[in-house]
Amino acid sequence: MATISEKILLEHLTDGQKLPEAGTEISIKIDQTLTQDATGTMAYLEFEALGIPKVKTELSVSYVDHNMLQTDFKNADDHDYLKSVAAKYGVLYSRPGNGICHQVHLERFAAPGKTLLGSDSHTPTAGGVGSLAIGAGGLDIALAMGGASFVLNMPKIVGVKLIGELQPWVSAKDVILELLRMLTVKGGVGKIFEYVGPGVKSLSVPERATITNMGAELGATSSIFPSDKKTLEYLKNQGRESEWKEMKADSKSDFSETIELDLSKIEPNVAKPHMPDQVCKVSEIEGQKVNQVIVGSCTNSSYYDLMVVAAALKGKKVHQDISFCILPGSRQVYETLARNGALADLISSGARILESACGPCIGMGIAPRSGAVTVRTFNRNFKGRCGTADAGAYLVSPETAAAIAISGIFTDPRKLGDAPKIPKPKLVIDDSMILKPPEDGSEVEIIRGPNIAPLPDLRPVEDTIEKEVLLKTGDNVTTDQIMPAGAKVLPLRSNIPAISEHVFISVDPEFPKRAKEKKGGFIIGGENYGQGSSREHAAIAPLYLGVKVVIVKNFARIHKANLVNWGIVPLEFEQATDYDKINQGDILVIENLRAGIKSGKVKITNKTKNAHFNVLCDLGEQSKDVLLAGGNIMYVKHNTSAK
Ligand code: MIC
Ligand code: SF4
Repeated sequence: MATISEKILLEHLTDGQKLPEAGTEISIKIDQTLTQDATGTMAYLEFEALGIPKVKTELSVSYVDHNMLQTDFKNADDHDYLKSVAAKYGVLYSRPGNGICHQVHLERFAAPGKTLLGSDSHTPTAGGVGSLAIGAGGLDIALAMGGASFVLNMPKIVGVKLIGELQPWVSAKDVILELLRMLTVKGGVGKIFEYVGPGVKSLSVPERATITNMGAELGATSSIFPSDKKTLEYLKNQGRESEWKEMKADSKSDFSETIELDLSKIEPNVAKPHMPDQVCKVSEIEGQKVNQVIVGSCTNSSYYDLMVVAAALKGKKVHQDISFCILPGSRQVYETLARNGALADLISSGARILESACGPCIGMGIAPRSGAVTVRTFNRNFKGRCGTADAGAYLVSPETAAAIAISGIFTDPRKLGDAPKIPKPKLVIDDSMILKPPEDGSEVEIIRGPNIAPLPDLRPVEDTIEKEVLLKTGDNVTTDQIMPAGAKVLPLRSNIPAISEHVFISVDPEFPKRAKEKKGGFIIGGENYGQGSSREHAAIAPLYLGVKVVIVKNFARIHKANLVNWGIVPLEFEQATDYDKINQGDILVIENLRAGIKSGKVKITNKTKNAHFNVLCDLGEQSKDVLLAGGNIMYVKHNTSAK
């Protein structure tokens, strides 16, 4: 008897025959990988460093969707590098304009029962078709492309039992916002959310994918739906029915916990600034003025999402005080809407139509005015992420976004009258923007523009460290705070020395300067440190500035793995109250760090306060070895030369 997640994990296990207790390290085979351009350049530089002639996965796809503003040569340089490196190593290349990685992968490649590892935290979107999809740092993707197993802690499998059906004008976004309200942004750490129950069959695959996509905001390792008739119908529409197989949990499945959600009781929800779990009902803030509304992102930009918006706006005009933008999730969605006339309805309403990309979701343009209320169908509303430091971003469903675009104020979409009937899609299937690599790529020359800088120096973990606390943060620090994105910083993703000048600047503008002056030091943090994105730059850039140890109450999964991958020591307070005994500027001393990492317990002396405390190094054996070697590149090199 097993859950879907257990069945897939078991089938992909590369060491042992049985799944261990939750929390124990496991290694799994990865069938598919995906990268996007903002994390992809590093991932492919790392893959090159491995010296493997061709990827060993069943399928690897390189998407370009984040860095598309092209205000100078940098983004375009990266695109050409990615295109050439994909051709050389046997990777499919989804050209700029073809769409957002998660949306395109769901449409064209994701399949039930497969494992997918992606260098983006929203990779679990593919869980909408019953794929076990996990977000990770670029180096993990590079290693998986090279045929290595992916190491993770065995998650707890939580069953989310859906009963009832959604009311008109209420949609999948409201469901996941409801879960975020209940469980918060740390509620899913160390867990896979598996959806079960009679309510599942009422949700289409794109709706399921909205829910699995935003499982990332719960901090979950992944989220997954069964593969059923709805999945078959979706894959048929994509001309991929041969990839369907049924996947369901056995009837007496043993979930470690079960949450029940009655879909019929869910109302339109909204996440208020500045965290995705600050959720209330739209009706509670009705009437408040809004300045900007955007529909798009990997969460809500499917055919259905945009059709519902087009139907709501048909024959109406966008409110004169609202700047209303739409980003179709993929070229498939874009062209389908263009051909069926819905795009014309949107244009006629006054919507600004942008290309298929992440765009404003990651602050690449369309920043709202100062102090704005910006309403988005996206998944993250961290402070400053939209590009305007003092704006407040709200997350809603496409239905609510449409209602606000018309009225100019927060409006419950149920006031729009009868819900539109969305016709079954006649999708345009055309993969001509996905370039296939040649059979033999060995002659392909890699194009490297000046934006591509080499990786920083890596060293094994030192045994004694005496350094200053460079920064002390609170709880729920996001990787957007550690390593901001946006139009100014994102183009520097291939250049670690340049991007390191931006580490923590929204928290403390002096941080990069101080870190360099002090020749590195410690970072102290609270709970759920490093939540949010998969960007390994949040580890590599601090490493470049000399950060060697991060001590927190607890970490978010992907960031902790990224620290290990780059040889930064992740430590957790044994007693959470010891956090209070450290101030920024204190000098901390660690001796016998290497032995401490191995044993799992490290002693720290706060020289400034003359205090001692213990911290834990909670890692599996393989991760400890990787860390001690100075990260995964050093570990792989060492093991290869030892062989
Ligand atoms: C995000 O939504 O924060 C991103 C940008 O897609 C990141 C990846 C990155 O930082 O490049 C993510 O979610 O992992
Ligand atoms: Fe792109 Fe936004 Fe999705 Fe990240 S969350 S992949 S930036 S659309």
